[in-house]
Amino acid sequence: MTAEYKVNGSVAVITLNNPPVNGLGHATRSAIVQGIKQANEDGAVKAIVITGAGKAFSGGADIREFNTPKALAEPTLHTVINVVENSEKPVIAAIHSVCMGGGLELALGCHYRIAAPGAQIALPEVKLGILPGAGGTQRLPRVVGLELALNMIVSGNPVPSEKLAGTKLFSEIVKGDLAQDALEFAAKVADQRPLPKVRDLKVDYPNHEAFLQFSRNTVKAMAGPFPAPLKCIDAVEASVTKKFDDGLKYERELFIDLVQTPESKALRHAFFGERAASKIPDVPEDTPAREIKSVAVIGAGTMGGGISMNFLNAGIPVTILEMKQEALDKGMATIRKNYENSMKKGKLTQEKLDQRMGLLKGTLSYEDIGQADIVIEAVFEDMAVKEQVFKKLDEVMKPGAILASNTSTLDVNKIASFTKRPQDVIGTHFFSPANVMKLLEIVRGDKTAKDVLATVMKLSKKIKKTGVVSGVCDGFIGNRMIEQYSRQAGFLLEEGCLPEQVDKAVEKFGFAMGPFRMGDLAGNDVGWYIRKRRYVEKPNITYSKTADLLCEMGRFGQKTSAGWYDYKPGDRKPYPSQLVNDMIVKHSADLGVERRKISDQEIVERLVYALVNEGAHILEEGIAMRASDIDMVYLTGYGFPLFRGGPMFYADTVGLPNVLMAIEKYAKGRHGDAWKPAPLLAKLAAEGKGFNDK
Ligand code: 3H9
Repeated sequence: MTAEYKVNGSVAVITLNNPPVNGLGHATRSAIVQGIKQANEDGAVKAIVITGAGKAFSGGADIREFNTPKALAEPTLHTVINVVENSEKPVIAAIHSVCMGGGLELALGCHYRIAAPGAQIALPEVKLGILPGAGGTQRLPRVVGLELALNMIVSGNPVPSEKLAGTKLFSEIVKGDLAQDALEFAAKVADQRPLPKVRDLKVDYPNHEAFLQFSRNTVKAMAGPFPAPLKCIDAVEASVTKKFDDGLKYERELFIDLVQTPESKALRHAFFGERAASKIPDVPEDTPAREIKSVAVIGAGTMGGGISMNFLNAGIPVTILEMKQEALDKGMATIRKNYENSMKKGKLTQEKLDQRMGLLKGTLSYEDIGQADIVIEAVFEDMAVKEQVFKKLDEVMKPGAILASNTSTLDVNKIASFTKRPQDVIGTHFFSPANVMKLLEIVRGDKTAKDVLATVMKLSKKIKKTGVVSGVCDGFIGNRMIEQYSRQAGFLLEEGCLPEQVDKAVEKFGFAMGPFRMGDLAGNDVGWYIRKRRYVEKPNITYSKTADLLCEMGRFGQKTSAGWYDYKPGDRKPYPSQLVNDMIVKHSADLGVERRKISDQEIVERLVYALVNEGAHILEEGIAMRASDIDMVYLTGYGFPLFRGGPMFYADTVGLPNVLMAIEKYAKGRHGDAWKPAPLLAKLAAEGKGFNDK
């Protein structure tokens, strides 16, 4: 049952009941139309209430139906809203909790709306790369005014119902029980005629042209490659300049265009990908979690400090452990400074700053952290150091405490084996800056207990991270893939590119930062250290030596004001370095490689397909549970362009046979050994499938 119909005295109540959020899928739409019809035919009914069961009035159109025949099947949302608006008996929307997208459009088609306080009111379609397509852009400006409506539609952000109390959107913000108040309100308006319709209102805004032009200029600068925000303005403009029905038609045309765009498909993929990532098939959502009331962090360096801030921000007390007072003082001072900077930017109040710093303690003694519910180790990336730390943690931590490692590449199973409680050990790989980046790679060891995994998944939500589970392998999902990308970046230098050309090509593709600017930001010594380990562990793997030569020159990146680029002290702007470029050209000569002109297309293909091919291995080996998990890692942790949906989704859009063909071509070139096509890629390409096909 997707909507229930009940008559209560003289009021018919249609309760949307399509969990989880009462999405307006085909069955629900049909049930609404049926309910309105039934109520109009029932002589005893004088008014109709539409309300939602569970945790929402409605979250809007059912996004899962997009691009399926059901989306266009009658009754469409347009038809539903027409039926509601043309009902001979008054229809009242009784709104609580979530009223978004098509849900709000449905409410706007009702004759009256009443809401509980705290209901989240939004037209968030722009976040999915579309615009409200069932009258939202025409009706909302008519009830809340042009400026507020434009703001809501272009940002997609929710506004609490009580903040809209003074507008024509709501007749009432109820104080008591919504269901009871709705019945009373319905009885009050049952006989009032004519029935008020939002479509009959006018949008009055003197000099709307200037306002809309100003909005376009502002939005253009922020929208990047996404077409939807500007189209939202076009549609809202029609609410002022066109007759209602013409505006509606125009909105519909824009909506249909946008639904088909690759940008919207990518955003919808990311929406579902984020939610899918939180699901672990053998760890159901109701798995009891351990209680986390306090956190300990080992190491007050950049990572340890950033990690701590996440918990402080969420109101969870943190104790940071360091070996030396000086390092501890420095780490604590950095956290305070970060908060002070946020305060200067107006993002934090003094009160909040004091609150957060009040939750932070520092210590030099392991004894002080023994009672923490979870301890996260963020020490040097070296197995011998991890061994020391985990042996000590095993001694001091209370039974049941979760022992987490922030390792970015090391074997979590081995780390767990240093303790007598491997079931309590897990990897929590944060990304720098750890207080900012959304990604948290959660590394599940062979023996990690299910409740430990469930707890850390829950905790990742609490600290507002996108938690993605990875199995154990060198580098997990993200760094294992980025290694192949970095290898190609190095080979490109040997073959004819300079850092600037590679970075520019990749940034034009949409990456936030190219590989060399990224290396300079993260510190080139980090990769150098890992490569030195690999030269021993995997002697057959080939890397370009350019990155090693760079580090031998002491050019570690921004922190030394010299990396692939030159930097002026205190300034992050990169300047091409003659010294580095000469080193690169000389290295090619030393190798006997004749440098050639390399196209941007080749640069992008080699870097992105290197990610895709390794991603396919990772998927096949079960290190990632699903292709969309890999995409989420790259979208939230590595600056992969959101409008391309992540490497695996992007490969699907290019077509796996095309990706495979390019990989086979590169396999015949220099360092062809890096290009063995992953069997899964070859298989799916042959079957005409994509990574994300179910
Ligand atoms: C639209 O309305 C177009 C119209 O203008 C025109 C049409 C012609 N459809 O986020 P959560 C699922 S476009 C289908 O974890 P929360 C979600 O996938 C739509 N499913 O919960 C998840 O499923 P699962 C405009 C949906 O409490 C479950 O609900 N509306 C939809 O943190 C829980 O989601 C939007 O863009 C949907 N519309 O937040 C609203 N919405 O458990 C998008 C959610 O299987 N939704 N699901 O993984 C949201 O912003 C949040 O989900 C919401 C709840 C605030 C509603």
